Amino acid sequence: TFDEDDEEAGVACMLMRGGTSKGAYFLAGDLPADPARRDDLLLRLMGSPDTAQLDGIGGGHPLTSKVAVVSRSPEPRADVDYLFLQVHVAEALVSAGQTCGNILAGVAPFAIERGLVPAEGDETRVRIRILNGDGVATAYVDTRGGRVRYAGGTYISGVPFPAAPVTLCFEGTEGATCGSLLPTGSVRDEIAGVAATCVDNGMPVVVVAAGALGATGYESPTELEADAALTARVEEIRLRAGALMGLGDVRTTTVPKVALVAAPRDGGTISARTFIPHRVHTSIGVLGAVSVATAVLLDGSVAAEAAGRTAPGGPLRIEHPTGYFDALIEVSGTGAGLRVRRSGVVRTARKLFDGVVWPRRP
Ligand code: NQM
Repeated sequence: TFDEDDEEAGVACMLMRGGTSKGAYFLAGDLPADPARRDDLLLRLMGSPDTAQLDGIGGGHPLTSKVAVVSRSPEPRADVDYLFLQVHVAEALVSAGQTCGNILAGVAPFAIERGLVPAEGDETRVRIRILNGDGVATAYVDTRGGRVRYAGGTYISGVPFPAAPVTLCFEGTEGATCGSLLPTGSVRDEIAGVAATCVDNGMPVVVVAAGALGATGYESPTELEADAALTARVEEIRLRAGALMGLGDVRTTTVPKVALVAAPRDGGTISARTFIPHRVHTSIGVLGAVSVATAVLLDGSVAAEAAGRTAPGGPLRIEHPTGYFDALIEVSGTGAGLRVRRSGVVRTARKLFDGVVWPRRP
């Protein structure tokens, strides 16, 4: 059991950038097994509740207040298990209600670094079971010379520097949280007076046309967050959609996200601004993007309407506040009968710091 002496000795932790997020990575065995005690410890390590997270290692924004808990998987279909925890910044709350595909990009490198998975050849495959829902992600990591290589030439929008690519392939993410790809049973619903498409291909997302809320869909996150009338409308839609999607009362949960979509402006498939759910994403979440891209493929959806014509087979490019995100979605069927075979994205990750972190005393 994890006691006061363990807290005094500190907790082994690796800080990593995963995609466009930053988080603290732990081996499950280095944290208390009891979820309530674990979450209490994580709040004190990250510096929550405090908007600045000054007394901890959190970065004061949902995208930099994240935790990955990793262990060997007991299941033959996976090498490791990954539990994502969102440590709320200003509230004493830790949520396991969603996963994070950006932090996921650091899981395979972390698992290799910690010896859970051996580096094999130039590229190591790590199969990761996502404990926050269903689904397994397969990550491919550069391991030339027998160790994780972080340096490389791949740029992803939202990260100013290039790094080695981490390719992520998802299977079984359809309905990962809500139980089905179309959690309300339809491709299109009317929610709080606007047309919405509710979809879950790894992340529950409510897709609404920005224009239906008086926005253009090309605003910056700061502009959207400053619009009190708009953010209140988005939250009203989100709360009603959450209930319709079978998620119950979503006032304190981080899902569903709300994506305001508009026609693409830079040759992409669609433009999106995502409420995650109260701050606006500076780019877009990985599975959030995969879900929006999947919505584009649903005939009659709000996303399909905003996107216009899409070339079949190729990657779907989502334009976001700091660039674009490409998602490859393999499907069969159409409309409400659409089935997802698998999805693929490219991310990068980087080890920033490895050491011991001390929690604030309770
Ligand atoms: O959708 C932010 C992020 C995410 C989640 C959020 C994510 C995903 O960009 O898979 O990565 O939507 O809360 O890190």
